Amino acid sequence: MTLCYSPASPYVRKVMACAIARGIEGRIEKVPTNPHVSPPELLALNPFSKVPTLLGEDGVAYFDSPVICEYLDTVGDAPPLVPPAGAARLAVLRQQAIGDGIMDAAVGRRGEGMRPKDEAREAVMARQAAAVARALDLLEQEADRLSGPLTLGSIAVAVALGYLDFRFAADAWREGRPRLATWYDSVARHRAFAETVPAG
Ligand SMILES: N[C@@H](CCC(=O)N[C@@H](CS)C(=O)NCC(=O)O)C(=O)O
Repeated sequence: MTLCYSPASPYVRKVMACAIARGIEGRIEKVPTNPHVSPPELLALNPFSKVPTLLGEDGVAYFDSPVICEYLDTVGDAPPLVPPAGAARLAVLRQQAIGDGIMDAAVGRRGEGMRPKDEAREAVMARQAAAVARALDLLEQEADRLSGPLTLGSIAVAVALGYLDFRFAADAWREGRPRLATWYDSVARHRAFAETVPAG
């Protein structure tokens, strides 16, 4: 498998964390890719020019990260990170949506923050910050659901929290969220996260 890869992307980290959690990371060749310049090699696989994009062992190009992670569940023999059906599957996908939603808002806020300041942009960034704060409060309420073996949901949440530490450390998301902080500080020691710390 070939993964179009960027070391700072939380979505790429999520994919690599899933691969490590299932012990199949050795089957992935990482190709450093800058999606913002729309390189032809990436466009040949993904018309949206985004990372992560994974060329699977079946020859299919997979994107976005939720689809790539579901595909990775079909590779190898380790137990899947997403239950096959029913309430258990929905719970994991819902948790993934919370993690991905935090990433979407935080990545968007960072992108806005790198452009020239104006009032409309400040309002968008404030809205994104508020969305993240509300999602963190929800996770604090539901922190007991994060414990146990890793799933695609708990991986997405852990990666989202890691991205906040990476890009928005001054926001101090742990304050007032002790249960979420305790869970994160323990799960972050897992190889899936310790070996994928973001850079750049
Ligand atoms: N929903 C996508 C988001 C992927 C994404 O936005 N990746 C960013 C890097 S963090 C990207 O490739 N941006 C390039 C662009 O938007 O042009 C996923 O889950 O994979």
